[in-house]
Amino acid sequence: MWEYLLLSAISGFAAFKLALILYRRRTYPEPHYDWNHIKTDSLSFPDGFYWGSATAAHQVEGNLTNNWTVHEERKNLEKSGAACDHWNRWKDDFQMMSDLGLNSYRFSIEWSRLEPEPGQWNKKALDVYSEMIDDLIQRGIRPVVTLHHFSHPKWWEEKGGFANQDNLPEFLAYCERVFDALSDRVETWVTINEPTVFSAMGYTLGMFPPGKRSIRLTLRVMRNVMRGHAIVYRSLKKKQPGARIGVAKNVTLFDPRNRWSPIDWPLSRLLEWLWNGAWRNGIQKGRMLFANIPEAKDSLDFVGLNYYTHFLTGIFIPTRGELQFPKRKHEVATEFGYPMYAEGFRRAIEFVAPLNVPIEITENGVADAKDSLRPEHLMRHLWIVSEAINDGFDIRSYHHWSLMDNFEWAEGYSMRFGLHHVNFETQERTIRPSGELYRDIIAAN
Ligand code: IFM
Repeated sequence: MWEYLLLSAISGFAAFKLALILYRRRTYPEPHYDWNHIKTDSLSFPDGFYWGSATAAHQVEGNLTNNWTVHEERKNLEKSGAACDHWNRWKDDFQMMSDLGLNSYRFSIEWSRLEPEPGQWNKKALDVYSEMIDDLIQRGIRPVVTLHHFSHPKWWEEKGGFANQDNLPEFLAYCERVFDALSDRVETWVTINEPTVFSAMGYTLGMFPPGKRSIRLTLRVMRNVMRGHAIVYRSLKKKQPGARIGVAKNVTLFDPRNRWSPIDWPLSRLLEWLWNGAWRNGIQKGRMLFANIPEAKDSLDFVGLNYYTHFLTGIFIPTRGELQFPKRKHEVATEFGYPMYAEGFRRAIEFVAPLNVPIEITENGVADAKDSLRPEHLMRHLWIVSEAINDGFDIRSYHHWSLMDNFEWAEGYSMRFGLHHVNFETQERTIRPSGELYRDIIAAN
């Protein structure tokens, strides 16, 4: 009798588990393509598509003093120092973009250059950005300006930065000032780069400034970053209703490391909600992480999508020291450690599509010093974009990260993302084969 009961219990449990797995597979599939049978060079892009590359001020300009340089000192990290000396070499770097045939360039403005002390405004530095914009336009390259890409003045960080809601008016004042000076020529603006990366890396994992580790603080910063974006959006739109203003959202996908595990799956859903879902909710509903932020509702004219990888989630995720990235057996690990998973790019596009605004790919690329993976990485990801456009997604641009090797934050100069190799001793730039490939694709499309 008890054998019969045991058998029924086991088969009941197995049936329940199978049903659960089938349900999850249907609801949250994790597709993997057989890339050997996909012709990734069969691409088609519409007229008017923007081909671009992206950089950020702290990563390329050189010789800055801001929250990041403080963090580099404090944590004894590799120093950003002269970076790519782009502040002095921007004309040559723009020529490299012309040589690639680019018609769009995403870059960021360094607040700490413009306002090194509260209220002290550096007009000369703003003039340099203004000259850059004139030069880009003359070259037929659309400037896409990011107002905050991870770095801000030391004095603002000392006051708590985004951790303190009272600081947001200063952020707004800086953005307005830049907008007033440049919006006669710049149409497309990104308020904040990768809000969740900024919040989680700085306040949960402690790898970005201010190096804190507090979930409570992370949630507060996430909300304030959303508030910051929203007030800037509202104010700039009032000044110029025709401006196109968005956010660059890093959509990392979270998949259960073990799809049979009753723990990995809910954990992956929770992390994906915190990383992506909560943010999208903020924009769609004006409510984020249990707070009402009504001004955030519909505060996008386009959504910037930064896509790199998926993260396989299990209970043993180390949150101290080096981040570790599990991968599926057949996946190739990139130099950063995380897997190349181009299939996820399509999922990321589908994730932002319900926002019902045009999509700009504001970043996509790979760390690969020897350029052995980048050509294939580029082809696969461009194929995904091309397919998505053909399937009706409104994607307007692709910006490769990055134009050239640069300072990769906590990883210093060890991670090379460039279409151009940079010799940091001599500042010599050399195009990589993937750069030539990108140039040829642009020419053909
Ligand atoms: O270098 C970074 C960039 O600043 C933000 N998005 C990801 C890139 C590569 O890690």
